Parts: sequence; C-alpha cells; structure tokens
Amino acid sequence: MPVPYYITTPIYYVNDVPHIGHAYTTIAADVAARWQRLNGRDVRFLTGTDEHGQKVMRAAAKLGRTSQEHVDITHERFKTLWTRLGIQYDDFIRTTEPRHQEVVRGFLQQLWEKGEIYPKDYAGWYSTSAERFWSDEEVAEAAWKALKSPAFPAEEAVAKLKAGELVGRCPDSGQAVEWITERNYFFRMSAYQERLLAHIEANPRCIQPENRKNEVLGFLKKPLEDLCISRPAARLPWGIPLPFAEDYVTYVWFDALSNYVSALGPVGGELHRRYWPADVHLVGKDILTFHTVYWFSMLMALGLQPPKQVYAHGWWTIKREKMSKSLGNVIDPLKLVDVFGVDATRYFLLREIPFGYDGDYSPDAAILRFNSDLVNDFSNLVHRIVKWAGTPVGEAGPLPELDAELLVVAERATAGFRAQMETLQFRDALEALWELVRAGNKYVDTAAPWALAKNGDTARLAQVLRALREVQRIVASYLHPFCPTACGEVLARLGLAGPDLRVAFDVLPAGATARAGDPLFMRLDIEPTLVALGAAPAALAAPAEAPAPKSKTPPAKEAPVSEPVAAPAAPANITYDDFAKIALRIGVVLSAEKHPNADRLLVLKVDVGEPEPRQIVAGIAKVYAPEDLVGRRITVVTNLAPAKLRGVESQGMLLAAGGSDIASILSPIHDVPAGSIVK
Ligand code: ME8
Repeated sequence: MPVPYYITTPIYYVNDVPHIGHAYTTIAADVAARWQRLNGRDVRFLTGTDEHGQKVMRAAAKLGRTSQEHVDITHERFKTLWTRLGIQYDDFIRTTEPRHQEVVRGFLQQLWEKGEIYPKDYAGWYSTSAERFWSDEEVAEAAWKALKSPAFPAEEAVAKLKAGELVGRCPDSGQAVEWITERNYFFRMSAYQERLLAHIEANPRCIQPENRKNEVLGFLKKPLEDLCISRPAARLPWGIPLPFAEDYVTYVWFDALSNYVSALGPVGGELHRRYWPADVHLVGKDILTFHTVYWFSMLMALGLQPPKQVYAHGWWTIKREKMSKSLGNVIDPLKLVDVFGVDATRYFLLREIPFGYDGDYSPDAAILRFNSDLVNDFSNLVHRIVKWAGTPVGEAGPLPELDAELLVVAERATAGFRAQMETLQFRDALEALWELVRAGNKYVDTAAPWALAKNGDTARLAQVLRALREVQRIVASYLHPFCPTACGEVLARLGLAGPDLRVAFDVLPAGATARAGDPLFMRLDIEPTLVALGAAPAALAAPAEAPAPKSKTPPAKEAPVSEPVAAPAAPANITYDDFAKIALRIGVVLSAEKHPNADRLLVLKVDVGEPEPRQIVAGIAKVYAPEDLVGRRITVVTNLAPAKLRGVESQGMLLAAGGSDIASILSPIHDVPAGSIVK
C-alpha cells in the first residue's frame, strides 16, 4: 500500500490578483507533491480560495455584483494561473462550496455542544481591513509607527489612545481602527495553552523552520486569550451562519482553516481516514500563528490530530518591502512565464532563495540565473551531444575510471537532492543536483566525443554516449518536479515515457538511440529581457550625467563601518598597486544578531575561508533583519585593521551599496566558495 502524503497551500483571498508570492507557495507545494508521487507516495495536493469576508463583500458591491457572482468570477484567476504554471493539484476547495460549509457548521455545532464556544459581550478595536480585533497596545504601537516616532512609549501612547488624542491603527494595514461593542461567540482557546506547548515539545518538527517554531513558542509564553469566532450578520452577512445562532456568521479564519479537513469530506469518511493528519501545510510566515496556535487548538477541541507539520516560508520582497497589492509592488508571475517560460519561472523561484528565508526579487538575478543554470549548464548538457543522437549507446558493462567517477558524483548528487527534498530545502536540493550537471559537462570536455568520432573509436564513443545519456536521464528525472516540460522532453528524446530515478549507467537498453531536438533553453540578452520584464535596465534609467557626490567626512571618533552614507570624495585615479592593497574575499554569513548597544549595527560571524570565522560589525540593521542574512554570501575587506564599534570588535568590513536610505550588500551572482578572492 503506498504511503499517503497530504500537502496543502493556503487558500488564497479570492479578491487578490495573484502575484509571485502566491505562485511561490503553490509551486513549492507542487514540486513537493510531484516529488512524492515520483517516489510512489499516495499524494493528495490541495489548494483553493478563501471567499468569505468583508473585503469580498465590498469589492463585489463596488462592481455591482452579488458576492457569489464576484467570487465565481475571481476565483478563476487562481485556477487559470495554476494551469499556466503546470500545477497538478488534486483538489481545489472554495469556502463558498456546500461541502465546505457543511463541515464548518458541523465543527461549530460540535464545539457549541461541548461547551467550547460561549457568548460574551465584547468591546475592542476592530480593523475592517484585517477583519479582527486588536488590543490597545497593538493599535497604539501601529499608530506610533505611522507617525514615524522612533521609540514607542507604550504607556503614554495607550493613555493618548484612550483620551482620544491618538488615532489607533491596524498593525497589518495601517488603516484606522474603530471601537466596537458587540455580543460575540468565543472559542475557549486559552484552555489549550499547555496542550499546545506539550504538543510542540513532543513533535519537534511540527513547526518548521526552527526559527518559526521559536516564534510560536515565544507567542505561547504570553497568556493565550479566547478567540472570537463570530461576526454579527447584520454587519457582515457574507459568511457561514453559526448553526446555533443564525444571526451570526463564522469568523473568516475559523472558516478558512477548516478547509484542510473539509476538503477530505466527512470526518471519518474514506478520504479523511486516508489523508488526515496532513503531512504538511505550506504557508507564508505571515499566517503562522493562525496555522499553529489557532488551528492546532481548534483541532484539539474537535478531537482531531494537528497536521504533522506546518512549514512557514519567507517572503518575496521588493526593495526589502513585502510584495503586496496595497503597496502596489507586485510582480505578475505570468510576466515571468511570458519571458522565461513555465519551467524557468518555477526553477528560478525555488532556486533563488533558501526556503524559509526572505528574498528580494531582482529581474537581473532572474536573467543571470536563467542564462547560467538553465542555458549554460542544463541545456548545454543535453545539446552538446545532439549530433550523435542517432548513434546507439553501447552495452552496459564495467566502467572505466572516468565513467565510474561520474557515477560516484551522480550518487552523491542525487543522495544530496533526496535529503534536501525531505526537509523541503528546494534550493539546496537543486544545488546538490547541479554538481552532477556540471560534472556531466566536464565529462564531455574530458571524454571528448568529437575526438573519438574523428579517430573512429566507435566502441568508446558508444560507451561515452551511454554515460552521458544516463546522466541526462538522471538529471531530467530528478529535476522533473521543478521543470516538468523540459525534463519530459529530455526523457522523451531518450525514448522514455517518464522519470526513472535509478542511479546507474545500465538502465538504457544497449543499442538505444536518441531523438535530436532544439536546445531546451536559449540565452537571453540582458537589456531587451529587462525591458520585456517591465524593468528599465540601469543604464537606460540612469540620468545622463550623475550629480557630483557631496563629500561628507565621517564623524571623527566613529570607526568606519559599512553603512549607507555618502563616501568621502575619492581621488580620480589610483594605480593598480593601490587597489591591490585591499584584500577582498567572499564570506558566508554564519550568524547575525543585533548589536547590544547600537540600533543600526549588526554583529555577524562570517566564514571567509579561514580556520575561524571573523566577527564583522556592519551598519546595515535598518535594511536587513539578522535572519535574512544567514547563509548569504557577502564581500568582505579582510585586511582592514580591527576596530571596536560601540564596544564590539569588528575584524573586517563588508561592502554595501546605496544612498542614505537604501543599501544593498554586495553578493556574488554565483555561489562561489567562502574565501574566494575578489579582484
Ligand atoms: O492569508 N512572498 O491569503 P492570502 C511569499 N486567505 N509568499 C507570499 C507573499 C510574498 N510576498 N505574499 C503572499 C491568506 N504569499 C488567507 C489564508 S489559509 C487557511 C487562509 C503567499 O491570499 C504565502 O503563502 O493573503 C502567504 O501565506 C499567502 O500567500 C497569503 O495569501
């Protein structure tokens, strides 16, 4: 019996225009689902749309539609996008479907009968944009932030809020909140605090990555409150009515979270027994608390098991700000598909940033990644031997040393790939596999099939073709979940119906030929591609003559740190010898934390290829959160005399670019090893 594997994405707000953030989670889930299917698991992959709530109702009214008409139209945007992106979901759930509503009403009735839900008069700050209540301190802090006041004097701000001198704001949207008093229904979530902690302790992998788990544990240190799970229908009719109080509708998050169970049909039914608890809920870090604290306690109250894992990935950002419709900075995944194709879009999104961390979107990086990995490495591996497509492979047999070495690389690369896929480390899985792609290309150089053909060494040529086509098969089979179209094509050219994960050079039948074809990916020129992506190339966007930089002398006592201030005017020309005095190396950030005495400084531990990591203090805390830096490659001046910055020694300096309000650390495009010389 194949082992079940149930994976889900969030159900997206139907109102939103899907962007690469939504595409990211769904592609990640699709890749994981395809990989598990390839390995024989009984996979169920669920996605869908979240269709209730005030925002939907308002958007529909604006367009002169009923809410139902509106969601019937808008949810299609997601379905269309998933089709374009090659997403093979097994089920698409909509929260307006009767099958979902029935289950939600059943859950509510059950909790009501058990006494887990009770009515209470409640007064609080309500945000219509976030559709939730916030505490005094939360809305006061958000109001303070909006005023751009530096420190937050909590007590003073709350006092002003209560006196009506400060307009409270929603921490999510920044919009003004309203004070509302109403009777509502509450779920006794506070009763689950200890059980939640015990569950997380007993199931250490149930929230991943580790830093997200720690965030939830931190949240659970504060007393947990009961959860308001209703909204008066008079104010918000667009929702699922409570079965025991039909003049109320269910809070959208109670409604939405239940989708993961409702999509499996009745509790105790065939699908439910087969797939629950889910193996993994993939979500963005923005909705971690809902998926752990709220959802786990709801399930516990219902006598159901929590999911085996909630994996919260990071955000795609634009200039370090979260991509979102309200900020108007969203990137349309279809644009990427038009320019790069489906496979490359899927590849890029998962290759570029470690799963779990934030990453800044850059069209230049997408083009470079495309040209280097897909054109130079992968496509090349397939195309370089295309002229011998009609030449049969030789018999499988004992491998000469060169071929045996290639097989060892294949074993190592695929084992690495497997291990990384188990923990959803897509980037690292691809990096592991790329060792084989590069080794395959190197093997072509060394084995030199053109020379064998020229010298009439047909026996060795047939052997070399076997090794190379087997490598093509292995790479295309493992890469298939990421790039299904291109890999399907490679496998078809080899005469195979689909992926074959065996790591051996005796899989293809003796005498098999291949089918020739065009290169899988063709190099893209940077400038026209940037234009096609809607991003002006820097050269075109720059003013004809840059204004002369104003010279500013750094404060006398301050040691030089890498921070975005105007540099002192540099001499017009220096000799190469002057330049060569600076030792520059690539470093990998091992850890990063806030400086104990300075808000703008971070203290990094950086591997620069020496026996011990260096400690580097850098003035980049306003632009980078410590957790965003771990694992990144940076450029370090390694022969700068050590200096103390606010009491902490800095053994070098990192390079960063930008004006006084933006800064970007300088990272190499390729993952060159720590300690690589920069010249
Ligand atoms: O929160 N980077 O729906 P939503 C990476 N309906 N991922 C991103 C992203 C970004 N910039 N922006 C969005 C909801 N996402 C609720 C969910 S589930 C029971 C209910 C992805 O449309 C990421 O997965 O706002 C994030 O968690 C999700 O979209 C939020 O989608």
